[in-house]
Amino acid sequence: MKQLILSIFLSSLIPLSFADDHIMKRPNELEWKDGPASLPAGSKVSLVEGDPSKPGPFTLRLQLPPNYKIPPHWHPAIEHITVLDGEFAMGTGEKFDKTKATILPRGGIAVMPIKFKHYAFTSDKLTTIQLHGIGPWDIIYVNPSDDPRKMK
Ligand SMILES: [Cu+2]
Repeated sequence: MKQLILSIFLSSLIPLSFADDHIMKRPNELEWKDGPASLPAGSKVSLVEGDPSKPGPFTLRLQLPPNYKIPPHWHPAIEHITVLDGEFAMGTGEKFDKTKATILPRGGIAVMPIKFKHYAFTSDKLTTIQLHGIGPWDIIYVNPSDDPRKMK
């Protein structure tokens, strides 16, 4: 009985977003839609795994147009970026400065700690990145007026 109660308790702790089945997809099987309202207009998103708004692991892909800019911001969870295509540039700190960024080509990676301030932009290439982490996920802009959610 004790065992049963414990296992019921533990199963209630497993987030709903936790994958209970395997995922295998070819690139052309990914579903793309308009990117989240928290990002500047023009992005596309494909959710691979989980739900970033809930506790638990998530993986998503973002397709970003050329010359796209994400102003300085931070996240409440560790950000893991893998560049799949194009060029994604990232800089650290709370001031957007193209000259101080690192250009990450295809295969480049970045890991940003919790609350670590950074910014990003694409070059003149259409760029695809993969973002994974442990939710709940959010993006908090250093300058609140940069938040597209607050511009509506
Ligand atoms: Cu970020």
